Amino acid sequence: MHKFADLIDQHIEELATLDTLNAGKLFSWGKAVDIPSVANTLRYFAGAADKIHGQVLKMSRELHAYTLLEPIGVTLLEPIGVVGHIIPWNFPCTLFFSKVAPSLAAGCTMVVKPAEQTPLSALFFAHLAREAGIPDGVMNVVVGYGATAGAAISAHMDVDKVSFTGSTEVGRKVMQAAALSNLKPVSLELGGKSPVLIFDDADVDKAVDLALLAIFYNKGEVCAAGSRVFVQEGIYDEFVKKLAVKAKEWTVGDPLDPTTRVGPQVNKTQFERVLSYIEHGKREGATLLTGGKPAAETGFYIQPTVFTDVKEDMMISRDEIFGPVMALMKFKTIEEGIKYANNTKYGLASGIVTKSLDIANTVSRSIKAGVVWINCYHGFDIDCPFGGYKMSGFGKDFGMEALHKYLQTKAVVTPIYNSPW
Ligand code: TXE
Repeated sequence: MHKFADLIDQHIEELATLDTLNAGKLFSWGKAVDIPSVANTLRYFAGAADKIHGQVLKMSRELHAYTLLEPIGVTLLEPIGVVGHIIPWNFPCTLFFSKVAPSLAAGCTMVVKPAEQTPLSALFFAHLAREAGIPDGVMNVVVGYGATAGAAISAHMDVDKVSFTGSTEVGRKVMQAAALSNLKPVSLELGGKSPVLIFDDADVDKAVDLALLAIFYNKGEVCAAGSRVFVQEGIYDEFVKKLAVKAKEWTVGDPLDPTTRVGPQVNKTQFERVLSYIEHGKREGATLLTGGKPAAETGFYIQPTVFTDVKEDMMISRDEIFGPVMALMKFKTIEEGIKYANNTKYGLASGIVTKSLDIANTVSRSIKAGVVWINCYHGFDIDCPFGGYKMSGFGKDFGMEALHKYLQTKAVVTPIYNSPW
């Protein structure tokens, strides 16, 4: 795994270029962030591989018992088995290794299916895995469409677990196929409609920058995107004024150009889908503050878009748009802010901007989401478990929790004395 990570480090530019060509992701961010971080994900889980162990249990009777989790060694091998990983197109490298690295460390073999839109970096990883000495048959990359290759993985009787990241709709299908085949355990990392709550005591300039990053990072194609922004009434007008100016700093263009901050949507389907949500927003009576149109005559470029006067029941405030579209709303009290934030079927991520420890503590305990970022956004780290509540799915990627998805827990029990049981 360390050798695999070193090989990735030696090919950062090629890998970042493949994702730019396939997905329209910014080359500069791929080179600086995405690709170096996947090498570190491999190193993190490589380091964890020989530190996994079970526990000695405190039994209520005269029994000695312990759990076995160890993935290494012939007699103690307890990986979950063959894992199917189904990957989406928005972070082809990061999400590949958020699944592959912990399952390799757990001693599993695996079939990885990248999204049909973005197979190139995954194929390159298969090539590097062989060069790193990962034995043939351990990490298998199979390209194909969801309805065929993806569905075959989730329904297969010899696949022992599926780890899926993608839409809530397909997550439901994966779970259904697992239930109807061999009842394999499933973990799902699905969509989101994450709230950002900005309180009256916030530094308005910093809050504006944070809110823009929350939604426009990776052209809004982020499951954790902060797509619903709630601003407390005391700073609302100033916030909106500054946001309108600063949104223009998010320049749209060629993702290979280092000055570009927003690249094109991944494909025509997503481009049209995002534009149709923008049309819905206009029809439903929200006010277009900035953007709202394609940003170029050709290509799938969309202007960074902000709607104000959004109501909770509007489609742009309920559905995951998965594009650079912010829905901005106003709130009065802390309680009202919490109520708005939780008024969604999703629960993946959230953000709070405040200088008050009281507010930060109260709100972070009240929001139903897998992560609460306080005075920051997209604060991802290898060590930090990531995964949702509610219809954003279940099971964590990253952190030590991710490893446990790929291990069996076996209890071993023996009498302490030569007792009759
Ligand atoms: O995702 P799909 P799509 C959301 C986002 C986006 C929407 C549609 O809102 O606009 O989903 O994107 C595989 N059995 N997210 O249609 O279809 C597919 O081949 C098994 C959020 O591209 O869910 C791909 O590998 N697998 C998300 C993967 O599922 C199937 C990231 C994801 O594709 C399958 C992507 C099936 N029947 C989209 N059908 C996030 N959580 O980050 C498809 N697949």
